[in-house]
Amino acid sequence: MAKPHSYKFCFGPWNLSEGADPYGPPTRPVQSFDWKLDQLREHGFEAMMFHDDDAVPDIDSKSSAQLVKEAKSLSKRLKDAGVAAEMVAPRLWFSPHTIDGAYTNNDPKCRKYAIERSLRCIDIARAMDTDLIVLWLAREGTYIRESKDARRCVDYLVEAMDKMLGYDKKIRLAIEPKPNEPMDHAYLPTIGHALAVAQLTRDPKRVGCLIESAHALLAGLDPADEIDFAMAFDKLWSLHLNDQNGMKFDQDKPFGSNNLRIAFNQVRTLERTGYGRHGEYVCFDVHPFRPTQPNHWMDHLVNSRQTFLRLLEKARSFDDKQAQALVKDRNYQALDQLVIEHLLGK
Ligand code: GLO
Ligand code: MG
Repeated sequence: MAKPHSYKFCFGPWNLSEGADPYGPPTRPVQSFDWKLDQLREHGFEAMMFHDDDAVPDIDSKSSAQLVKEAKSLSKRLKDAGVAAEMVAPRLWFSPHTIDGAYTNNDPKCRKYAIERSLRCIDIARAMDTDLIVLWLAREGTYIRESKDARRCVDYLVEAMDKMLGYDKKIRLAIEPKPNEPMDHAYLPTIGHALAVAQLTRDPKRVGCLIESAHALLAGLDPADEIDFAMAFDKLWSLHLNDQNGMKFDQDKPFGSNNLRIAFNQVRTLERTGYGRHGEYVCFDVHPFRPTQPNHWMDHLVNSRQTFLRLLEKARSFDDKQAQALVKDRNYQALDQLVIEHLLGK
């Protein structure tokens, strides 16, 4: 059996959010990026994930040369702090040009903006020494079915990805599927959709995926099965662990907060399939509960990592031999209880 390896952990500046939601203002004071980086480092996380404008604010008003200069200076600060940049993601859902979608907007000028912005994101990623571009396709979908041509939108998505792959021969694209929110229906709702579209691009080997636990749950799927599916293609290049209480709004709860068994099965499958052995990070896309006070600002991240590590012990100490014997005997009742007793600490 391969030697157990240690995992590397990561989060993004947006995961230290201030508590605003559609129904109310922030509940914690705004903090600077430097403060967030210090928190990440002090709490022993190894890397940070970035939106392009987390790395370089006001992208659309700056020249390419300026973007690269600022990204390089950030990269130096990260290196001095001993923190890696895990990925950069184009934030394609804030601009007036992306009100009705980015790559799949009905207006060619808006689609052009989205592609241009993605190429700038690649410039930033390059300057920050990461080859990973994450595509969370926030507004690629519809509010009402008749507003877009879904068949044509597949071509638009492929066209945009092809432009990115052609622009830089080294970058890899990781699609982060989510079935809904902010849209009613998104065009790439699951890992199956993401990996199928990857096959249509000019370089399928460089198009993979990122699984977020909550997004899989919102699609009515088990995140562990999504992980196994992606690993069967060697295409799981990043991971947003969190939790979700049913099919509601995207809750981004701490990992394991809602369902420990679902969390256990994710850790178990990551262990079994060797996730992280090529340098992939375990990222937590979690938010503090809105009532959280500023002195507990990091707790949801530290707790998520703690839960992950506790579940890792559980995955490693699970009696696989006994489980296999029960499977052979088709005694799933006993297998069910074996898991429950193990999680309860017996
Ligand atoms: C929202 C997504 C979002 C992305 C992030 C990186 O539901 O999970 O947080 O992960 O923008 O692309
Ligand atoms: Mg996410």
